[in-house]
Amino acid sequence: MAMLFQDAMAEALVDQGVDTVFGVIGDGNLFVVDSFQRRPGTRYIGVANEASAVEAAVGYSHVTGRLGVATVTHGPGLTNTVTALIEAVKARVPLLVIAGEVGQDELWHVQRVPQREIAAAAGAGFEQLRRASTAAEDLFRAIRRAHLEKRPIVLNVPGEFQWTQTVYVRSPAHLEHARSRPSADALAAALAVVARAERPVVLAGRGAISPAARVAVLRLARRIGAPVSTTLKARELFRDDPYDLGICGLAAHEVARSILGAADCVISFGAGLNAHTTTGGWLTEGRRLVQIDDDPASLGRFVTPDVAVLGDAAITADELVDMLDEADIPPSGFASPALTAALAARTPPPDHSTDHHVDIHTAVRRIDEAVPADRTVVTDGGRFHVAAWPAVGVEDPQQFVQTTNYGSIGLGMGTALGAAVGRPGHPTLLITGDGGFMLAGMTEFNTAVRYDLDLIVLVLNDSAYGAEHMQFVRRDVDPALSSFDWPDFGPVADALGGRGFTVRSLPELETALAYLPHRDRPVLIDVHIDPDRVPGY
Ligand SMILES: Cc1ncc(C[n+]2csc(CCOP(=O)(O)OP(=O)(O)O)c2C)c(N)n1
Repeated sequence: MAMLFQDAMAEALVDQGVDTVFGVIGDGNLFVVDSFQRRPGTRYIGVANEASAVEAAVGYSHVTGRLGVATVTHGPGLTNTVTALIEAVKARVPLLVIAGEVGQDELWHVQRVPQREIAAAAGAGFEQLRRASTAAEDLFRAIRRAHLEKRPIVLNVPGEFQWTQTVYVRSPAHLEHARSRPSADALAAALAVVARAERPVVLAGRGAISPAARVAVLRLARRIGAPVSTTLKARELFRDDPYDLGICGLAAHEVARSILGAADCVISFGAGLNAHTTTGGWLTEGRRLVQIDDDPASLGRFVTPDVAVLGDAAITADELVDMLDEADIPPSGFASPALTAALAARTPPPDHSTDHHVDIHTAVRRIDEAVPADRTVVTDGGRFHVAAWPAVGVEDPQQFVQTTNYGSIGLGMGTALGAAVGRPGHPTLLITGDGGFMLAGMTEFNTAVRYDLDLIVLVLNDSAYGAEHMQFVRRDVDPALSSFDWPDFGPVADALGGRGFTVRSLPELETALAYLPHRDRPVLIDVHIDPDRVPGY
């Protein structure tokens, strides 16, 4: 069918099932975006900064399980995304990033930059849109790669194609992939280890969060008498199980740590087993390790398992249960009523709030209680994690997004925008430090206002780069470099069109929380905490 290039691009996006695009417009993409958002059932979310467009696409993909799509213009539009692109590469999120490109003949163009090399340096894939007439074909190839390679693919689109006439040729829709079945040899090797374990624990990561995997992995854990635990990214997968140790690694509580420490065998499903999960290798050292993953890139990447099984989590867990039954192997008894009792006996940390500061543990516990449980939770980077992660949970791992796969601060707000767009009807709670909020959060708070998103921002404000503050203090160096006299964020949030609260005491915190059921716009709660009373690592 004959049409303008921008209409062919829009048509191709819709044909590929894309209905939501995040972006910032410029010469290289404005007419493509315009044509896309005119189509029925589509949504374009214009954010303030290109980094946030990519972060929002990550948040959207994370909570929906769908492809995230962002668009930027050429040159600075693309270079502004680099940190966010690297985060998405490290988080292994399938994204399509449609970037404009300056014209071949525009040698003078100030925004000319080697876009292929920039994508490559970020670790993203790159596809060139070749001709106006190959729009659908090239878009299909980029989307296919994003899913297969689980990373962002930058589709370079010459801006000069806009307003040229072309012929639209439809491409097939995205291809589905079958779940992989483990080999008989790998299963037998796994069984040999599992059957001999006296104190096994079962660990699940993000590669095992499907409903089918949850049921099958839990069934295996019950069958062998193993307590269960998850990585941070798979948090709450086993939330109602009486032997659920919760998150392992940095955010593990003391009961979990003692049980994990006593284990003689770890059976891991879909977990990358990086140093955060294993607490620097502690979790796997001196124990037998069976690592199960359907992604060959994850097997043996950070640890050397005794047995590696390439296979789908649910299929593998089911097969192992059948084999254990057939061989009549008894359960271990490691998951005991005493463990359930120890888990139930855990008490919250004591409150140290004053007239000037709210205790961080109390702040996160009260937020956890006050924000509806069906929420999405997004966390920015900073040492506040240590208190926030264990305390503020979700109903399902897909509803939790942490943004520090690259160790950057300031990626939370953009991610929260996309998560909020992806889960309408559920509040999105962003937990951030004051440093991360000032780095990149403030401008996009207004984007949440513009799009009327149900966003609640908790700023855990120690008036400092806390992660740096504690290092200065520990070494007896004046921490002034890491201390900040920010403006009160409550009135700033009001000025940006939301509703802000400045909180320095428990009664002020309760006033802010009491507003939440009546909120009709994005809310920001700026809770002042004592920089010298924050747990860290
Ligand atoms: C983009 C980026 N710049 C700088 C850093 C170094 N850094 C790590 S944590 C941190 C402080 C963050 O402060 P805040 O957001 O207030 O959280 P807190 O540590 O106080 O809880 C900084 C500056 C980083 N990780 N990423």
